[in-house]
Amino acid sequence: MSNAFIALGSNLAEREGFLKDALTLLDEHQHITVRNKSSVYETAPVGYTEQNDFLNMVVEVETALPPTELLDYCQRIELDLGRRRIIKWGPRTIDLDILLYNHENMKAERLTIPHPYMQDRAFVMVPLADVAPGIVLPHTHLTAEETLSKLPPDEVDSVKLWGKI
Ligand code: A4P
Ligand code: MG
Repeated sequence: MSNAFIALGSNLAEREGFLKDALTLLDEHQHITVRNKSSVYETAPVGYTEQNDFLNMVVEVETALPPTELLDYCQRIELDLGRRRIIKWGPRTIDLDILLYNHENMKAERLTIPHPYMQDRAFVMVPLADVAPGIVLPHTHLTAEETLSKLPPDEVDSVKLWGKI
């Protein structure tokens, strides 16, 4: 069994519903079990900023799937939930990014783990530090909590606790 962390984000229409549906679909897979869920945070858009605020969260899963098959399934969930990618970094119904897979570093055409920008993004690091403060990022050798403490305070403050699902 492998251990992975997946970041979820949604900023269109029924954001809460898309997060819930994605969690249900993840857990429905025979070889994926959702073990832990962070709180949900409301976050200002990063990158392309002319869009709605996101709801973001991170989940810890146990899985028998190898990384590329986990990615395939995450992408199937994105398609199932009707994501239309029109603008890079733009609005989406639901986005699932694999942050960490065991303690592995890998770089393939379709998949880079750890997710290359995770340590720079408060909307990822706040929920990750919520669900697993002591987890070590295998590319920086810092824990989630240490990584978060290095981010600009105004960016961290823009990640607002929204609730639980
Ligand atoms: N890919 C490579 N590595 C991974 C990985 N570890 N996990 C490839 C998932 N996918 C990975 O991703 C493009 C390709 O990345 C995939 O086909 C996969 O083979 P995508 O999700 O289809 O495209 P994208 O999301 O539009 O681009 P990208 O670069 O992944 O953007 P991000 O990093 O997902 O950022 N602001 C806030 N507040 N909250 C957000 O959630 N999200 C984004 C999107 C921008 N701003 C945001 C948020
Ligand atoms: Mg993505």
